[in-house]
Amino acid sequence: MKCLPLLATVLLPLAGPVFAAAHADTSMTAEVTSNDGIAGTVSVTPQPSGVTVVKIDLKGVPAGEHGVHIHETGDCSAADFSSAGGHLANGMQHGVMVEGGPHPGDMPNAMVGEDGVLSATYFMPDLAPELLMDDDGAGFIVHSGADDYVSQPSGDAGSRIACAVLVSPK
Ligand SMILES: [Cu+2]
Ligand SMILES: [Zn+2]
Repeated sequence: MKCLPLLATVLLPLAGPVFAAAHADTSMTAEVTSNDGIAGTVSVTPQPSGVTVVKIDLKGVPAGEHGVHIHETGDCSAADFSSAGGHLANGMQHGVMVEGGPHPGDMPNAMVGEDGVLSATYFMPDLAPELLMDDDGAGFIVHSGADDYVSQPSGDAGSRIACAVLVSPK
């Protein structure tokens, strides 16, 4: 038992820098791609609190309610944006109204008026930087319709009308 205070003295200084490295600044900003005339940016910024902030600034979006999510692959090359894959799941179910949900990148629907502006900021407690910055990055998708927060695997939100590639800054 006499060894314990010595061990703690040795280990604690080592733990500090390792913890700090895991929370390095990793803000990502990307322009959206769209075949429906939508333009603008999305930024994803992990914060010191551990919560990730997603800020969306788009124009040219059809009026109405739109599902917005983080998808698993940073690839907008397919015309229908199916290349972005399914939702970033991390073993969870889709939607806040479902047991075992939500996915870490499920956001509340965005309401867009006749001016076509989608301006929204979301606080995402489960969207950890490690999930976003795997080898194939992550995708941001705007859907044609509303997410019902229940249907599997993606909320029955309709087609994909805008896409952005989120990759970590090197
Ligand atoms: Cu989606
Ligand atoms: Zn989802």
